[in-house]
Amino acid sequence: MNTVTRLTGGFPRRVTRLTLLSGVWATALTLACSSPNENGTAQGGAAGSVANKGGSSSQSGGTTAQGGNATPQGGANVAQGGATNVSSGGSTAGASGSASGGSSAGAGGAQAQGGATMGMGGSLNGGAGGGNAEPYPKPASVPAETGASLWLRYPVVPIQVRLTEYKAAFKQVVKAGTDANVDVAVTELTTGLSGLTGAMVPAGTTTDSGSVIVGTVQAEPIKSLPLATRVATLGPEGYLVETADVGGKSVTVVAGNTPVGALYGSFALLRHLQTHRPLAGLSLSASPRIKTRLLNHWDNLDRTVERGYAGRSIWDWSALPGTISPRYKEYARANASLGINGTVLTNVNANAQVLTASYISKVKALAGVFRPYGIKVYLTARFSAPIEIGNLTTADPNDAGVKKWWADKATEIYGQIPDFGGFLVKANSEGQPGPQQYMRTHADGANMLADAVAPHGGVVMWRAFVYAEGSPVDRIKQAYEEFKPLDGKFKDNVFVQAKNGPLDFQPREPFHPLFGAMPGTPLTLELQITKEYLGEDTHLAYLGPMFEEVLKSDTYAKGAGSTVAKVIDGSLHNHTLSAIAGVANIGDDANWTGSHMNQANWYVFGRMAWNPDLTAEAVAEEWVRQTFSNDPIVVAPVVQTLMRSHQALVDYMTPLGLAHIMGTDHHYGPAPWVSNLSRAEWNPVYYHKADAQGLGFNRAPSPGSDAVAQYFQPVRDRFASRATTPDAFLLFFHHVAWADKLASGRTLWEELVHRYSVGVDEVGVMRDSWATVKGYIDDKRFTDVADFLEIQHYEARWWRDACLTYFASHSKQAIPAGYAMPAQALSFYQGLTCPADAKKPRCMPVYNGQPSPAVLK
Ligand code: GCV
Repeated sequence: MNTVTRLTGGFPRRVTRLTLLSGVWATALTLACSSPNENGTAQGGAAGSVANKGGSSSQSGGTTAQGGNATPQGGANVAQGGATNVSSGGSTAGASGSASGGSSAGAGGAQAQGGATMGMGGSLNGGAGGGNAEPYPKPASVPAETGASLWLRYPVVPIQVRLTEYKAAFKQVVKAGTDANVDVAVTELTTGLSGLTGAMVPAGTTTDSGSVIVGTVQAEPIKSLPLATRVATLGPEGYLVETADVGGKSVTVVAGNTPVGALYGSFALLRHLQTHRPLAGLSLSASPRIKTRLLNHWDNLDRTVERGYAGRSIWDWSALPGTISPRYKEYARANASLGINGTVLTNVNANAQVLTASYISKVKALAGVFRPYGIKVYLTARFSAPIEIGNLTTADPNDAGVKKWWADKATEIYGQIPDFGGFLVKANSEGQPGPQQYMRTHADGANMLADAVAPHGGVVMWRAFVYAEGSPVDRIKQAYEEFKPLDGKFKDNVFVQAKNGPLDFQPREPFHPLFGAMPGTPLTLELQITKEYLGEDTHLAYLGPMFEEVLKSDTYAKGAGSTVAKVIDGSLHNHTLSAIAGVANIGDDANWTGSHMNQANWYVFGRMAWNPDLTAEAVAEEWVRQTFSNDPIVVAPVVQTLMRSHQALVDYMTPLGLAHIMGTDHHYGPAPWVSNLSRAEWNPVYYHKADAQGLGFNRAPSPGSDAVAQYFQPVRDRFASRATTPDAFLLFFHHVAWADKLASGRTLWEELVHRYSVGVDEVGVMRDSWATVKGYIDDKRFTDVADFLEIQHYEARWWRDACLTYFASHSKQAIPAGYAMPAQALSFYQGLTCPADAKKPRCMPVYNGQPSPAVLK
C-alpha cells in the first residue's frame, strides 16, 4: 500500500497515492491524416536536423526516419504554425515561428551540406535577424550567472550594427496614461533598453525622436495616431508596437487598449530586441487566444511543494504580510513577460487554513505585488473547509448553512482582494473531500461555490482528475464517465479542468477524451510544467513538443479541425470563458526551476497559453536567444537539443505507449515490476500488462476496456484498430504480441529494445551537443547543465536496462544483435534502494560503466 501522510496546516491525513501513471499520446494531425509514427510533430524537424550531424546522432536520425514520415511531417506542421503566427500578427515568436518553422525542415538539408550551425541561423537571417551578416564575437569571458534573471537578462547587444540601430531608436521612454500597469511598462522598458544598449535610457516626459511612447489608446499622443484605430480591433489585452511620426519626431509606439495590453506590448518589444531583430518594418501585434492563463502552484503552507523539484515554495507565509520578498516582484515580471495573468497560490490537495482571515491578509499582500503586472490571485478551496475552519458539522453543498458560509467567505475575501480570481477545487479524488460524500454530484459542489463567487465576478475551476475507490476496469475511463453526464449542469462561471491526458502527466499520453465531449461547459487544459514523471529537475525534457502535440490534437468533436486548442480557447463551442493552467515548476532555488533548462518549460507554457498556435521550436529558439545567447553557434545546437529531448525521454522511459512504470511514489526511476500495491491501478503491472504473449493494455472494444469509445470518430476507430493506432500509443491501446511486426519491420520486442536504446543514445547526443557551447555561455550555467546531462545519460541507461531485463523476463527473448546487453541482471535493478532524499531518488550504483552507445551498429 502506497500511502503518504500529508501535513497540511494541522490537518494530517493519510492519502492513498497513485504510483503508476501512464502516458502516451499523439498529435491530432497524426491521427487525422498521416500514418502513425512515434515522433511528434515538432520532433520530426528536430530529429531530421540532428540526424544530419553524423556520428551517433545518425543512429537516432535513422531511427526517426524508420518510425514513419516524421521529419517531413514535422517540418510541414512547424511551418504551418509559423505561418499562422505571422498572419495573426504574432510578435517575436510569430516571426521566428515562421523563420524557424520553415527552416526546421530545411535545417536538416542545410546541415547535410555541412552548414550545421548556420542552418538555423541562416533561416533567421544570419542569426541576428534581418539580414545582418555581422558575426557574433566569441566572448573573451562571460560572467557567471545563477539563472535568477531567467529570460529577462538584457545583456548589451554584442553586434555593432544592431547596437547602433537600437541606440539611435531608444533614448527615452514616455508614458501615455496613468495606470500602474503602464508604470510597470515604463520601468521594464527603461531597464531592458538600458541593458541592451549599454546606455542609460531614462523615463522622459516630452516626445522627442528616439522616444518609446507606451500607453493606452485613450491617452495622447497615441489617441490621435492613425494606428489607434487598429489597436481597437485587438481586444482588451492586445497590443500594437510600431514606429510612428509624432509631431515630426520619429518614435516607437507601444499601444494597448488597456494598460495591461501596453505592458504586454512592452515585453513583446523587449523580446524582439533581446532576440536581436531588426527595427525596419517593426510591427508587432497580438492578442491572447485564451483569456485566463494560469499557473497552478502545488505549494503547501509549510513551504513544501508537492511534486516540486526547485527547493521550497517561494511563498514565505510566515513572513507575510509584513515582509515582501523581492522574489514576488521578479515572479510577477517573469509571468507578465509571457502573458500569464493569474496564479493559484496553493496546492490542490488543499489546506483550509488559507481561507482564514490571517492568511487572507497574506494573500492580499501578494495580490498587491502582482496587480501592477496584470496577475490575479486564486486559491484552492478545500471542500470540507466549512467543517474545518467554520465549525459547521457538514460540508453538504445543498445545506443552507454551508452555502451561506461560502458566500460569506467569498464576501470576506473580495472585501480584501476585489480582483480575486476565484477557486480551484480538487474534490473526491485521492482522498480529497467532495460533494460525493453527501451523495451530491460534482456539479452540485461546483455550483454552490460558483454561486458564492458569482456576485464578485469570480470563477470556479473544478478539476476532472478523479478516480474512484475500488478496482475499476480501466482507470482512464473514470473522468469521462463522471463528468460527461454533467455537461450543461454547471453554472456559467464554472470551468471543468482536465489534464492533457486521461491518466496523469505521463511522458506521453493521448489527449483527454473530455476535450470536445462537454460542449456545454468551458474546459480548462491543465498541463504539468513540473516534470513529475519526466526526470524532475535533472533530466532535460523540453515540454514544448508535448504541449504542441496536445494543443493540435484533433478531437473531431465538430468534424475535422476541432483541435484541443479550439476547445479550450472557447471558439469550438462558443464559450465566453476560456482558460489554460500549468502546474508550476517554481521554487526558491536561485534558478527558480531546479535546473536552467526547466526554465524553458515555464516559458513555453506561458507563450503557448497566450498563443496555442506557436510552435515548440519557435518558442525554444526565442527562449535560447534570451536565456543563453543569440550567437548561432549556441542557438542551433541548444534548440536542437531541446527539440529532441522530449522524444528521447519518452524512448528511454515509456516508448510505444507504455505508461506509469515509474517507481512508487517518487515517480523518478524505473519500476515496471511493481505489483504489490493494494489497489490494482497503483501498480505498473496494471498498465503494461506484460505476459508471455505480449505487452500493452487492451483498450479496444470488448474484450478490451473499450476506453476508445470515449473518443469521437474517426479517432475512436483509429485507436480501436491495432493496425491504425500510431506507434506512439500502441501499447496504451493494445496488447501486442511480442512477435508482432511494427511499421518499422521489427517485432514488438525488437522495437522495444531499439526504442529504449535510441533514447539512451539520444541523451549522449544531447550531452555532446551541449559540450559545443562551452566558452560561449558562462561557465556556471554551462557546467550545471553539463552535469545534469551526464546524470541523465546514466539514468537513461538505468531506465533502459531495468525495463528491458524486466520485459525480457516475459518475452523470454534475448537482446538482439547490434544492441548493448543490459549492464546488470534484473535482480540488481529490483534491489536498488535509492537515497533518502525522496525528491531525488538517485542510485549511485547506476553511475557505473559506459551508458552509451546502446545501439551498437
Ligand atoms: C496534487 C498525481 C500526483 C499528485 C497530484 C495529483 C493531482 O496523482 O502524483 O501529486 O496531487 O496527480 O493532480 O491531483
